[in-house]
Amino acid sequence: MSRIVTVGAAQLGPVQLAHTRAEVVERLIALLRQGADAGCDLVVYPELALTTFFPRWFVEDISTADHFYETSMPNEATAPLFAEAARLGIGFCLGYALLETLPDGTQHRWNVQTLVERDGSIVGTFKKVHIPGHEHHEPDRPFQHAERYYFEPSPDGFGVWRAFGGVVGMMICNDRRWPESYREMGLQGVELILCGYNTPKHYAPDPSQDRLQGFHNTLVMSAGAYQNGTFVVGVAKGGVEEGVDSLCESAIFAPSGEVLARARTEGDELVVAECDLDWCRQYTGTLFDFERYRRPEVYTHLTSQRGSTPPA
Ligand code: ING
Repeated sequence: MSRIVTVGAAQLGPVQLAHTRAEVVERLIALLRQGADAGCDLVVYPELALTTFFPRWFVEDISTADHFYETSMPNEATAPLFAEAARLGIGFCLGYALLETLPDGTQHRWNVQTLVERDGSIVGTFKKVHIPGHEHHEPDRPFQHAERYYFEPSPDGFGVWRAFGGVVGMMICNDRRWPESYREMGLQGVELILCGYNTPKHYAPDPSQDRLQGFHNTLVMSAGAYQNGTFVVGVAKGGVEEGVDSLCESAIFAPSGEVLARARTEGDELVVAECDLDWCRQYTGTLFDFERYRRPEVYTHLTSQRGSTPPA
């Protein structure tokens, strides 16, 4: 019997600085209800879905950015979303900034996604592993991408969870550009990877990549899906947000690498696909039978070094 999960990629248009969390949660609930009408089991929201992409600005005193972070999940602002999802019996995945304060008072700032099952229970929370951009103010840039100032890299790596009748994993934005992200989950039997992103179309270190943002976005998730025999759900918060034009093109990828469904707008849009998780085995049980074909004994560079070391 097939294990079909009907997934909705809930793309968001811009969240401006003036938008309140309450206004954003209303938009999230509208997309959730569209998901219910479409028979979705799971609705996936973007990275940092509750606020504007605040790392585009640099603030000398980071505590003045604290209001962009959640300190718990659920919380007062997101309670209506959790309640409506539980009422509808739909699971969801939500990206947000988390300010964690430990009992001894030390603070950690994470870029996270939380996965919630159809009964409203929290399955797990993933912390972004690959933090792009820069650590310090770079005033020559047209806008900052100071994620390495605002977020710590995850110490936990990539996990998977049994949920929605299969094995589900998560990654966030820049993680999708690194093949290690997919293979780490592929080696744990992942069948469905959920990935929110906020991707400015302009890449200051190399503007020649600007025209290729959509191509690279599709390329990496298509390849990651195929090479690990898994579905991948890529969900954008995009459009022109505080003057920065960001990529949309949310899409759902099959284990074959094919695009099952893709967004057509640069606004709030639900992209739906039926994902038969048994499709994964057509790849992981043949061409990408890891146990039979992988050669970790000769992959000696993959975890023994960080940077590239060309020959003398
Ligand atoms: N954003 C970007 C991403 O990896 C980036 C970083 C921006 C890469 C622009 C390329 C071009 O999609 C996040 N949030 O990781």
